Amino acid sequence: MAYIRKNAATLTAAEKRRFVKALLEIKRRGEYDEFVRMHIDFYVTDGEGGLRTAHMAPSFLPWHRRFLLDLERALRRVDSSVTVPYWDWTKDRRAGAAPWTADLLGGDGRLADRQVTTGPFAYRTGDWTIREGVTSGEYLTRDLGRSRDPIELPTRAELETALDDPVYDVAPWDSTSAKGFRNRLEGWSRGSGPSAWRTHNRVHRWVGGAMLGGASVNDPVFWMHHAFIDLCWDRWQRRHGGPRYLPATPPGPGNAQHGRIVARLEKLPPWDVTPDSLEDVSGIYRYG
Ligand code: CU1
Ligand code: CU1
Repeated sequence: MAYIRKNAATLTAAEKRRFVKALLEIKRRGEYDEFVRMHIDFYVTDGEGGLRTAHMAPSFLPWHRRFLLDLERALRRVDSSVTVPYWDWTKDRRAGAAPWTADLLGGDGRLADRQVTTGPFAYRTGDWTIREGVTSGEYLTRDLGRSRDPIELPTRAELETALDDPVYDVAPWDSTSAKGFRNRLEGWSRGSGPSAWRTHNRVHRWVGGAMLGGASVNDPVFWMHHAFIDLCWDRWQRRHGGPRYLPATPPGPGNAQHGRIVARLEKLPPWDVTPDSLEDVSGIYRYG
């Protein structure tokens, strides 16, 4: 039976407690930091050479889907009632709203050093010391809304610009793809102003602190954000009648993206699975 991933804003007090407790337990065991390290290791940009699987590539969605499933399995080994909640940032748009409460993720970072001082992931609890990072700070940081140069979370209408695109992805299959659901949702549009794509990337920027860059997994909101991105993929498939992952076949030897992206039936490192096998997860979980 498929389990349900719930909206973080609708969790009961007991559900929040169990989710937090399971996270703290895998952190204590060292498992959590392995997820952080893996995300850092797979943070390859399209300016670098080599295979890109997690970002700036068609497999952005299946890579994070499998990454979330692995985290969720680790949590469910601790407590089988736990699933990853999603944060619908089109609805919960304020720093005081879900999931930024003391009984879930805690709130904003303090002014002086952006250190998170409230909730279960505050440094002084001793339960959430940052060990795998791209900077040397040991404490979790946030700058909700980017105080020095304020920005808004993406709106429903902005998200719709991605959900409306009926094509999964287009050449050149990277951060410069000018259309396609994947890059519209990942959000690497150039420039600013009303035509800019305000979606996944903008949410990382809005949270700020640890959520900027390769070590973003250090903030547990990473999983709630990506659960919502994963939900969007699911909704997009339904809206357009089940369109498929692209490219269906690998770019040929003369193509600049040859050997740099994963096609539908190719292996998606570091796992022994294909994007094709991750397109339908209805037998594992669904969104409530
Ligand atoms: Cu990522
Ligand atoms: Cu992300």
